[in-house]
Amino acid sequence: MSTVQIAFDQWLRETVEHTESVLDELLPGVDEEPSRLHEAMRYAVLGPGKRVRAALVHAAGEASLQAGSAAMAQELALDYAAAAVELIHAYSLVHDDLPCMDDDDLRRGRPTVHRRFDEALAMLAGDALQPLAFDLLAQMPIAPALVVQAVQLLARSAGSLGMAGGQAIDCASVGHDLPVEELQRMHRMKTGAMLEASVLLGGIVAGAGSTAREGLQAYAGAIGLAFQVVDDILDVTGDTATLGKTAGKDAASAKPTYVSVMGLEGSRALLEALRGQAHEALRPLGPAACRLRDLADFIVGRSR
Ligand code: GRG
Repeated sequence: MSTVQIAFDQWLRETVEHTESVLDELLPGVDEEPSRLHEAMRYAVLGPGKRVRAALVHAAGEASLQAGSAAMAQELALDYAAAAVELIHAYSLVHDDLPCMDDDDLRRGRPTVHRRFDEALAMLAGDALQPLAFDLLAQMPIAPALVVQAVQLLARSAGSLGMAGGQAIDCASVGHDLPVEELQRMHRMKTGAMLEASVLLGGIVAGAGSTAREGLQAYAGAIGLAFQVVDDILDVTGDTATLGKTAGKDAASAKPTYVSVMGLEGSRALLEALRGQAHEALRPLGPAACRLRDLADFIVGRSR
């Protein structure tokens, strides 16, 4: 992506378009067998998502790139890393929507993958998107030691101590009251881990030093949680058409959420505190972190 200073809205629009064309190119084509599986994988990934995770990879890369470094190779590596997190994210949404989990009909304003295809194909599409993500990381044209760090980070963030573990806690918590600390732990794992991984992957690919990595880590923790708080608020205040997924699902399924635990006002106050923490964490990175700062505001202010 261009490093010329353009307005955030335009930068985000261009980053989303760029990410979608990279994903389109890297996903297997429907002319290749098994074509129905490839069709389901493309349907799952190429729907109108916000691409927040890809944007975080690029913004963290921009914030961490060293002057005079091998920018071309790093930009290609950032493309692969951004595509990898979007593939893992897409797989998680496909599996989350299955009847054995959230049993949802609508995602990104369209029928869910198991509704559009069938359950077996939805499971397999999710299964196939995961290894493809790691294949892309393995192809990043950066130092092999950094590739290993990136692979390990994504694996751990998606695994039983990250997203999949958080989802397991979430599934087990339906109908139970959770203390706020437990709710926080679940969300840090289920939603926060992949958002954190996106930020840290950008830093790894761009060769961030220890001070920058510490700042990125603190920033990522705050926005990871903020993202979920907004999600819980929107589930109550949003409508299905704008969200592109079923509104009011959490209350209907008796899931503990920030809103159910601390109320709307308490959730909004927490959100503002997290935005402040995110901005503060970026201080050591200076003006190069402006996209990350704007992304924190975007995440807090989003309406879908
Ligand atoms: C199935 C292992 C496994 C995990 C599922 C991500 C997830 C874990 C479940 C999704 C349920 C959910 C709505 C979580 C809240 C936060 C979240 C991840 C919302 C969806 O992400 P967005 O808003 O989606 O970035 P788009 O469509 O814009 O990419």
